[in-house]
Amino acid sequence: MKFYNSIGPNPHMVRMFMAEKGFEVPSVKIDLMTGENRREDYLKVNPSGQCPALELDDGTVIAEITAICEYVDEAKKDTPSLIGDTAAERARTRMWTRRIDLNICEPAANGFRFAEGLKIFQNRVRCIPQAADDLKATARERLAWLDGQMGDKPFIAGNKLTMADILLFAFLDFMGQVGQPLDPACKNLTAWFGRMKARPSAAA
Ligand SMILES: N[C@@H](CCC(=O)N[C@@H](CS)C(=O)NCC(=O)O)C(=O)O
Repeated sequence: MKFYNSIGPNPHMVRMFMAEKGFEVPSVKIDLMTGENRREDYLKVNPSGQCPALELDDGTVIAEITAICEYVDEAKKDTPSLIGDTAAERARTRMWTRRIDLNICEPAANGFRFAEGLKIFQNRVRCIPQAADDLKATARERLAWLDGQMGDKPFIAGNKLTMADILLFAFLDFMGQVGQPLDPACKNLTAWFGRMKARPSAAA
């Protein structure tokens, strides 16, 4: 098995998930800054040209971070599931994960790609610089909504740590370093972020 790793919030999310599960795998570092991920050798591994990817022993490659985490969760059953133990728990985790992915991570990441990251991304993907501010504002609005939904729950989906927490944490951690800090007015999420940051897996 081999983990194709790199800088950035997507690989960080999977590394943190793996650390929580105690899932160990050899990794190889792909250099995103020089565009190694967009060249032929890596495209043979993951035709979408992005990191991370997990290559299984039989040669199957799994890309897309939530799909990799679902695989890891099922492959390592001797530690608590981070997806859920019942159909309803799994559905709740996937519901929150999808809300966070589509409404927060994707607009925030594109806001970054189309502004601070423009020099890196302009020759790789279609960039819409004039959309950057609105995309960032969309992510902020959805975070304010999520803060209200969070209330005093310990975790996004309720009482247990799930994939939804790890996804949001990895992205907020990155966005805080590239000009999209979490608004301190989001008091519930700010407290939750502090608790997540203190977990040893956050440094994975
Ligand atoms: N939808 C993908 C997103 C992966 C992604 O955007 N990865 C970033 C690193 S955080 C990347 O490879 N960026 C370099 C590029 O797109 O050229 C997933 O879920 O894995």
